[in-house]
Amino acid sequence: MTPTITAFESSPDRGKGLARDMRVRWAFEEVGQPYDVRLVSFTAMKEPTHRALHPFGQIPTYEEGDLALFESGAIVLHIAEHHAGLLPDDANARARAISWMFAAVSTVEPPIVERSMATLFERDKPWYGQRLPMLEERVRGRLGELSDRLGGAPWLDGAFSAGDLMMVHVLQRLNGTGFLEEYPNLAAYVARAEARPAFKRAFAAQLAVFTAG
Ligand SMILES: N[C@@H](CCC(=O)N[C@@H](CS)C(=O)NCC(=O)O)C(=O)O
Repeated sequence: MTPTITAFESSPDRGKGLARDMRVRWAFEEVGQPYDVRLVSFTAMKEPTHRALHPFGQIPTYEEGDLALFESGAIVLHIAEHHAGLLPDDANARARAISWMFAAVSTVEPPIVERSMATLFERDKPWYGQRLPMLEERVRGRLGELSDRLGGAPWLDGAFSAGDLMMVHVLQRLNGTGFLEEYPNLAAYVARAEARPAFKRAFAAQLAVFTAG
């Protein structure tokens, strides 16, 4: 059965690949699993039908037969566990790759999202000028630690894995901000991932939603 995921009918980023369905599309492309996409509007996302799939009224979701999932990390993990190509066979290496998936969403993503939300929604607030440098330092703190761990390696732990996929998608939110360029090995890491054919196919598919018609 072909799984169906949900994505924005109209994404605020206009197809720059920042919406979290991109992670799921990329995972499908890496493992060679075809998928269907159902586009949802902001209104529909908050209605009971969609909330039955996603309690927080967000995208992406995943449906396959009796199974409905939400949370991009859980969906990517599900895909990686059911198809070869995104998790190592060795049990310990597999567990480490999953650690990187969690690190991406629970340790690296929060400060990046917090800063980006502040730049979008708090510019006119009296605290913005004081708060922004603090948020930027938090981002730099995490990037510095990640950069130190990555060193000169191509990927975080051996071969490319779901951990790299999640981490790169989190880091892409910094594209265009100049932060990644402060850490040349992280900029090269993101560029290396973006050169993967599976990434390019997924990016083109999500972009097509905004360029079609
Ligand atoms: N932790 C969730 C976050 C999901 C999320 O923030 N989705 C965004 C799109 S990338 C969304 O639906 N935003 C609309 C809203 O929250 O109303 C995940 O990784 O799936």
